[in-house]
Amino acid sequence: MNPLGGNGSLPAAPAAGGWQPAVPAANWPEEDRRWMRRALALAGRARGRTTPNPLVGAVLVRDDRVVGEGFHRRAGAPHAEAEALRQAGDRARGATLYVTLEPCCHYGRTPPCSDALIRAGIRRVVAAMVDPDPRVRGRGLAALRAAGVRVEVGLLEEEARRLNAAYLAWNLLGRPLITMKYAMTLDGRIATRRGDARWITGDAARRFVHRLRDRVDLIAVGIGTVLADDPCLTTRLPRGGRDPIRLVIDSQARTPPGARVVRAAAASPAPTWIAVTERAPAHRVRALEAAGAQVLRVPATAEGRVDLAELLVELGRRGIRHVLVEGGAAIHGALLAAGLADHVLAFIAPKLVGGAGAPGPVGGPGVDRMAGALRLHRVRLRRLGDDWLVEGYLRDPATLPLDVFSATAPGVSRAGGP
Ligand code: AOF
Ligand code: ZN
Repeated sequence: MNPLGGNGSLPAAPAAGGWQPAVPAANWPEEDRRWMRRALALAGRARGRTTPNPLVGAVLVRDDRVVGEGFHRRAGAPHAEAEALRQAGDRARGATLYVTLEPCCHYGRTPPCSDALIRAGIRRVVAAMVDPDPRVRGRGLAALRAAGVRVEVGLLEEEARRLNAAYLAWNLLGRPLITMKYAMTLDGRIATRRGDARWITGDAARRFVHRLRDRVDLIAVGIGTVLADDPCLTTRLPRGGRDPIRLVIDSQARTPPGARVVRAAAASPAPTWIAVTERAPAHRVRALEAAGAQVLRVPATAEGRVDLAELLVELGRRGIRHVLVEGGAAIHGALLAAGLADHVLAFIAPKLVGGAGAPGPVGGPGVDRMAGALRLHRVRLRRLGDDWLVEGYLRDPATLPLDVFSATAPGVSRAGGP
């Protein structure tokens, strides 16, 4: 029995088990940790800019001095290792590379980093994690090892995995990472009984959401939210920011062509997509396309709704790695019922609005018994102005198992710590 959807069984979220650090960070020398922290900080500078590629930082160290460093700035740009090698020039010979992701060994948009590192005479490579990309998965490390480079992996792996949780989700789950976000009053309402929702939270919480939008690839909402609130779904930060793609999940193409989310496409560098089923009336689809939206036709469920699992796979094919779902209650209920929500951000304002008919953040039939409630893991609480943010995971893609050492990388051991 699916506790929220009423049929099927809820895919279990692996709470315990899954990936665990093999080498505790404390077992590595402080110098190694310091350089890897620097590589992680470099990688993080391109947050939200590298999709569909990972965030990667690299630091080349010789005689306790940085001789080159770099990070991957955007898809198609040089890899982090290539940037660091370019900066180091001849000083790379004999150096140690600290890199947040296993160096690649394949020809993609750029040539293999493993070859470039071997040619440059790098003596030791310390990687935070194996690359889950099926073209790599331990082969980059194996190539280095075969060429006589000393290879270690697993330093600050947890931090590296967290940084690339969306990239892990795509490579290991075959769909983007899903963050479900909502704002509610202390009595669990996302609007008053008359539908008024502006604003529930204060400035600090709303700014947080805009910083989040700046980093995700796509914001999705249901058609109910478009009809009720007419949101823009753009990123509005004091110093600009990047708009993610806007997506309306709208089986019957009921989005008004004049809706703000459609009109936003004229001014925003990011497009507006409308996901409809084959049964959406053709004239409404044409009107939306004429207004500048791109319509995605997605298979329908038995009830005639957009099949969310199919939609997410299609989004992944289009290069989307992190999706922020900003409501409404129906979409949240459907995602939970399908076991598709990974990460929850719940903003709580210390306000009471009451009203038996005022809506809550998660729709659908819900569970019958408290024992069937979905439980969040890794829960964190933070204060944003007068509001609170509760964050947690239903499934944490950063802990998905990825054990490649026996199969693909003979000679490279996970326990690299000296
Ligand atoms: C990056 N940046 O710094 C590293 C990556 O599209 P391409 O040809 O750039 O290849 C992307 C793949 O390269 C990616 O999936 C990952 O396996 C590998 N490493 N990618 O974008 C980097 N080191
Ligand atoms: Zn590479």
